[in-house]
Parts: sequence; structure tokens; C-alpha cells
Amino acid sequence: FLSHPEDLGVVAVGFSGGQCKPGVDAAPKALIEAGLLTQLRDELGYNLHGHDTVHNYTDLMPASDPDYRNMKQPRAVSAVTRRIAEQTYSHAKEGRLVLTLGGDHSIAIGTIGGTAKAIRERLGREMAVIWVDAHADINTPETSGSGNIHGMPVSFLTGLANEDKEEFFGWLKDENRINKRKLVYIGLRDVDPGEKRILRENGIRAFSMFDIDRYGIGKVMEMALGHIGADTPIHLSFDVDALDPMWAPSTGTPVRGGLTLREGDYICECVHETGSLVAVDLVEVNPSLAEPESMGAQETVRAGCSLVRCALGESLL
Ligand code: B3U
Ligand code: MN
Ligand code: MN
Repeated sequence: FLSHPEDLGVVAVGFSGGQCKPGVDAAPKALIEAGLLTQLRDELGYNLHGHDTVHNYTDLMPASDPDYRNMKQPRAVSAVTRRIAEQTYSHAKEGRLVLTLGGDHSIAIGTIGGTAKAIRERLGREMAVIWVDAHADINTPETSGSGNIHGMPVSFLTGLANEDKEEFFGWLKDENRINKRKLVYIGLRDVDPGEKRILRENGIRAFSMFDIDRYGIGKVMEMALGHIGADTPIHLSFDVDALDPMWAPSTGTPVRGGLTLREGDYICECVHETGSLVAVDLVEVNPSLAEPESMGAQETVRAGCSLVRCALGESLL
């Protein structure tokens, strides 16, 4: 699906407005300083584009941003994700693979919104999304208990949440949206009651930690990719909190009982192996959320780098 599979469009997003804990905006810098982009260039052979800047989108910050429909910082998140959508769109439109380094998971409104539109225009195809996360991030503004938009991106992307006003995600059009039948979750273990109802009522395919324990990650990946169907472009959105806090403690909402690092890497390897990957997000690494002496931040950054390298083909012999 890529006209330039060796060309990697990088979008480094230093943004934390989809949730309340500062620090997740420092993740792109930490991942890059740990050598991620150098490894992708020198060891995996990618030509990088757009990698020289970490975007802070400060020009887009509104002077005041009161809650709207229970959403916190809605104008900022809407404006930033709109700009991110333009960035991922322009890489994907060129036929490049797109890598976005977050930032909190609200940014997926932009990353997926942009690639979905480019894939429709270039290939006339609907893209599938594999969402790897401890959480379902499918609250509507009304079902959300927290008001944090990083818990809502999937509801906006699937059209389960709607809003006409430009400044509150009204810029999202059908061309940016994804088909909920082409969405698959892996790693869920902390899903709100309202989200469970949404998943059930819409028949959304989800593999929780229970399924991973029951079937093993090998069978789960077979079923997940089988649901999407062969020959379908795939956007992988990986929230580092899908990993067990033992491997990724430095994240805003860690939940015990998660994926091992190997299971996370294996998910990424399987997605790479399909040859259908068009975009990858790595989100919710927050280097400031660990005791400095625990090495938790470094461990989390290291795990994040490993996931991205696996998705981009490092394990191929
Ligand atoms: N479901 C909760 C908690 C949450 C979602 N995503 C994260 N945490 N990282 C919410 O706020 O919507
Ligand atoms: Mn998430
Ligand atoms: Mn999460």
C-alpha cells in the first residue's frame, strides 16, 4: 500500500492536553535521545522525513479553554489534532509509512484522521485500526467520567461521538473516520461500564487480557488479523500502558496485569509481517512519572523504542 516503503514520515508530537498529568509531552525528545530515529535510519535503513522538529503547537493554544460537553481543554485538543491530521495526511499522501511519537492518546484523532483520509484518496480503501491499550478510549463526552479527551479518541474516529462546531472536532469529516468493523482492540483490562456497553452494542472486536491468557498471543494475533482481513491497510496505535507496569511504569494510568514486553513486541512483529502497515503511533510514554532511582523512565522509553522497531521490521532475519 506504500509507494515508498523505505520512506518514513515522522511526526513528533510534544502534546499532553488530552489528560491532566504533565510530562507526556517530553516523550518524543526522550525517545529520540535514546536513539530511536538513528536506529531506524542506520539499522533498519529508512529515509526519514520531518524528523528534525518536535512540534509543540504553541501557536494553536487558545487564550482560554473552558470545558465543553464535559470535555477538558477541548479547543486545544481539537486544534492540535486537526494540525496533526494535516501532517500525517501529507506523509501518507506521498505513499510514506507514517510514525507518530506522542504525546497522549488524544493525538490519535489526528494521526488516524489524517492517514484514513490519505488512504481513501490514494487507494480508494477503508483502513483498519489495531488499537493496543489497557483502555478502550471509546468514551463519548457524555459517558466519560474524567472528561479527559485521551479516553475518547475512538468514539470521535468511529462517529459514535459527533460534534458540528469546528472548534470542537467539527472539522472531522467522514473521510477522516474509520469503520468500526475494521477496528480491533488488544490488551484491554480497564474498561469503563459505559465503554463496555458501547463495545457490546456496536459489536466491536476486542481481545482483552483474558483472551490473551486463554488463547495465547499467537492465536490472538491470528484472530485479530483474520478479523481485519488480508490485504487491508493497517494503522497501529500503540498505547505503552498496554504493557504491564513492570515493563512500562512511566505512563499516566498504569494498570497491572498487562502484556509482557515480548507480547507487545510480538504484536508489532505480526503487524509488520502483514506487509499492510501504513502508520504507527506510540503514545503515553511519560518520562516524569517514575522515581528517578527506579530507572522506570528509562525502562519505559526503552520498551517504547523496542515496540516501534519491531513494528518497522527489526526482527526480520
Ligand atoms: N477510561 C478512563 C481512564 C483512561 C482512559 N485512557 C486512559 N485512562 N489512559 C477515562 O478517563 O476515560
Ligand atoms: Mn490509550
Ligand atoms: Mn491506555
